Amino acid sequence: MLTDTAAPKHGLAAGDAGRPENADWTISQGWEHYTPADHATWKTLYERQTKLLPGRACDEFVQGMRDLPIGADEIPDFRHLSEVLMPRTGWQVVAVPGLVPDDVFFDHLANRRFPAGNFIRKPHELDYLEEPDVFHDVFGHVPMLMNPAIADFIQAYGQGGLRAQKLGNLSQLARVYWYTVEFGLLQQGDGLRLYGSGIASSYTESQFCLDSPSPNRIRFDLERVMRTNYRIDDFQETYFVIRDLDELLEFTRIDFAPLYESATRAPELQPGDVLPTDQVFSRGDGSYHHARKQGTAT
Ligand code: HBI
Ligand code: FE
Repeated sequence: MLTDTAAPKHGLAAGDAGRPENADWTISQGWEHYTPADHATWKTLYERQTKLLPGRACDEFVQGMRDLPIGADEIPDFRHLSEVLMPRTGWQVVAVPGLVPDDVFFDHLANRRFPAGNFIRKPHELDYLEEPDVFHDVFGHVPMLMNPAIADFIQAYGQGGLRAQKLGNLSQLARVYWYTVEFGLLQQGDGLRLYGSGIASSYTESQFCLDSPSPNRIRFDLERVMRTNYRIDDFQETYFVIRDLDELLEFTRIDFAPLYESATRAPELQPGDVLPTDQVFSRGDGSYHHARKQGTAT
């Protein structure tokens, strides 16, 4: 194969080889099997990210991190995380080999089990990840699960995901998850902070999303977000801003069905689109993605 130098595949991406025996795709974390090099990779990621997050991550993220047994020296043991998380918000962390099928993912979330990849990225791919690994899942997601509003929202996403699959509206619901749980910003103090796990765990994007003149930062609107495509292969062109985490709780109480209907009737939006009806915090100049298209970005 020509792709031998590429990163090894895990979970769903590995085909039949990645499918574990358990129907729910859970495996043992195998904590004892991490090598000193694995723990060293964790430490590198942890230390550079921890320096970046003060003033960028929201207070709830910082507090969650402080209260959890997550430190620089070793990859956390999921059992120890669950011991702290469970009495707080009723969540636990379970190990999976990587991406799992949508219905399996939703079923875990609906039952307050967060499926975390047990593998860690290799040193030559610190900044680019095709699949969620233990650093993304634990450093990025678990601190936010200490917050009751996010805890309820992600469970509701699991329940809604199972329904949306039957209704055929999964792509619209997945956009809501993407632009909140993974790449969301919120208002805090006199500025914007990040709470999305995809940006909280990314060295480059945690800076880009707040500091760069390139992306748009637009007030979150549920139906608008349901219509908006996203990029999985690069920084986002637009970030959506919620008022505070409790705003997410409001979304657990409303019926999405009518929104799916109007979002389906309205035209689909591209990631960089800005509408006259948008409440814009900052209008991006698009310089980053423009340069990428010209092939001049570094
Ligand atoms: N599996 N382990 C894992 N992590 C995810 O974030 C994930 C997944 N499977 C499906 C999935 N996400 C998304 O495609 C759904 O949110 C739609
Ligand atoms: Fe994630």
